[in-house]
Amino acid sequence: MRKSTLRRSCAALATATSLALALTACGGGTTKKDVQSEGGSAAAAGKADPNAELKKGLTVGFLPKQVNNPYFTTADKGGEKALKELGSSYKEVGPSSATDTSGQVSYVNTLTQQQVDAMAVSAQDPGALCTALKQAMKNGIKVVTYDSDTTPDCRNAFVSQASAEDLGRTEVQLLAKQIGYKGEIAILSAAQTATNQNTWIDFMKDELKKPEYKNMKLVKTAYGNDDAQQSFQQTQGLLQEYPNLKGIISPTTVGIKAAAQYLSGSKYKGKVKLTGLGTPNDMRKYVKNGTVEAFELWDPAKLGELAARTAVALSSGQITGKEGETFKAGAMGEYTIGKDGVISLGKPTVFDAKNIDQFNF
Ligand code: RAM
Repeated sequence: MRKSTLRRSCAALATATSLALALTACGGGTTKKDVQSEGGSAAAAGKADPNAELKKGLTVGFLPKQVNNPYFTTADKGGEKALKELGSSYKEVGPSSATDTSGQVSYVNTLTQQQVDAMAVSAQDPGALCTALKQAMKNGIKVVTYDSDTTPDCRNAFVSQASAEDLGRTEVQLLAKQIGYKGEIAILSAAQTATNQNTWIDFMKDELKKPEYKNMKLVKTAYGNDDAQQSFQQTQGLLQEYPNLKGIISPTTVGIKAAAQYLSGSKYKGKVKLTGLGTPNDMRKYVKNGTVEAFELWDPAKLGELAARTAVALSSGQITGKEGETFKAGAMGEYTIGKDGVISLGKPTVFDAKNIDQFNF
């Protein structure tokens, strides 16, 4: 059965029976060729044709961790813009909470049922999503993770914001400078299951093992679940529990903003240092009022754009997700797929009082 015919009959089946059953049935009937695992990632067995024409009229579904998060709004708009330019369609679905894991799984199943050509997913919890993503790939859908990855066998490629190692280490370096390499520090993270934050935190811990940080001590990692109120309360809790705290690293745009808000209205303003990953528009006020010295981020719109362009290149057969393949991402230039199907956007930017007004996102 040709893939298009198969997908049409799968949709009919999905409306006639329960979605889970339909997806299982459809998955079983598809050729395994599309999803054979090679070199760790779910790269297709077929050969990439770098000269293949980019297909038009595709539909790419974006599924962020959380839809009402300004970071994802900017990222997904970047994806939408690129798809429009490429003559394809964009749609966005997703939960409103960054801990609604089962909600994210349902959205993957919905996109599969709707027969999108590709989906770009930021994983809340890689373990929970894997089965649904594999099912999508079995149905011929290309799966790109962006921002937060799954394991390589559950997607065709991962569009990474920057090297995870660079991000983890530089956040420790930024904070160390601000506190004079001395004192207790804490981390305020997003959800406990988030792959991106957890990878960065592992590199932070590794960086802290170096001799120059011997007088710094990580006392706690708290989780604000990318919820403004919970992140605010967790910051308050950290300072109650550790009154000698000298600094906080928050590797989440929601967390760093809430922590800055708490510190800026407290006696700790300017005394307890705060750094991490934030957007210039969220953080401008706190840099200008002396709560925050410096923090970093990549351009989320470019991340979304690269995810969209990767999805279209996969759907067009220009790439399969294998290490060493290259493709042109429009005005963003040429990208090469790295180990385990990872495509890295580039280096993050550090923002401080001197440069923050040059950025608007
Ligand atoms: C939040 C999310 C996202 C992360 C950024 C830095 O918006 O947790 O996954 O990449 O922060």
